[in-house]
Amino acid sequence: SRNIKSMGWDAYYNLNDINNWLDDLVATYPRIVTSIIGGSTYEGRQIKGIKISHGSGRKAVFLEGGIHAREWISPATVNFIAHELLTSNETDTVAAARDFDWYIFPVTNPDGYVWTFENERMWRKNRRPVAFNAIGIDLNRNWNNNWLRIGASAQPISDSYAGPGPFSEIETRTLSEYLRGIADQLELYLSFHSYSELLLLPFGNTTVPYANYNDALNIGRRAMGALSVRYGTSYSVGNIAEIIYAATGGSIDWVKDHLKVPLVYCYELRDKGRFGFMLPEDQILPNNQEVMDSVLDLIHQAKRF
Ligand code: ING
Ligand code: ZN
Repeated sequence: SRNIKSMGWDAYYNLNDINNWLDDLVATYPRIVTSIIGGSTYEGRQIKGIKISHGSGRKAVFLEGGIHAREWISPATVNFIAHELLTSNETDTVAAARDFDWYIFPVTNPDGYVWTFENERMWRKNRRPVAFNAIGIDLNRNWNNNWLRIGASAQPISDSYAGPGPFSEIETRTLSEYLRGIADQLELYLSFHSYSELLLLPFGNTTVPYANYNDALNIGRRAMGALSVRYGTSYSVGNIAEIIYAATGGSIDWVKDHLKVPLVYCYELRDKGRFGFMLPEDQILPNNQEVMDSVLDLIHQAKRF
């Protein structure tokens, strides 16, 4: 595989290119960036990430990309945020990088991601064989929070198969263990999916608000205002069950319920359905820029939260 020295924003990159680029970041910014392993996969890969840190004692932000294989804009977005935090001279971005530790995982379903590049573009799940003629568990239905309660399937052939049990999958089990280890530090958790242009808040099974729901909603709304400034893209903000569909076993519900992270959101990135998962490459950069605008606004608000 080629060892790319820079990540571009006019094409989607395969897993090797992303992992090599992460290694390049560690080599280029050795005092600030460290290589981290969030877990492992059925096919024996690592869930590779980077930690950006300018010192100890800071609260942390966690970026979870690519838990669904076909949602290619998700890793591209997470990569861009990492790139901006390390290279931008813009005041807000420099402050965001300095004021928080950043745990960044562009591809949390590496086996599935590789499969979409090499075999089936529309694959969503991981790649563990589960039954005769059935492969894959939906890693965003496998977390141990109201597992299999609603909006998830018990059928192995289903695209939203929740697995044989909560945390049955090595990817969710190892990543959740990693998260437990840094839970006390986490202030903001962002999960990136596509598509629909939404900002989702927990929980997937109920529209009953949790303790800081209204604050989180207002913070999210303001951030989506910031997102809309650059290109006029309009995201709706709200509870998962209310604005997309009821679904349980997703990562953000577990992170909110079990780790008690103050601010937890899931982006449904571009577009609203014209191209869907096949978002054209000329939309990568505008998508990434507008999302970065919103992340900086979230950071600004999280500091005061
Ligand atoms: N959307 C998410 C999904 O897993 C979601 C929406 C987020 C559901 C968080 C539950 C919890 O279905 C996509 N596009 O995958
Ligand atoms: Zn998804």
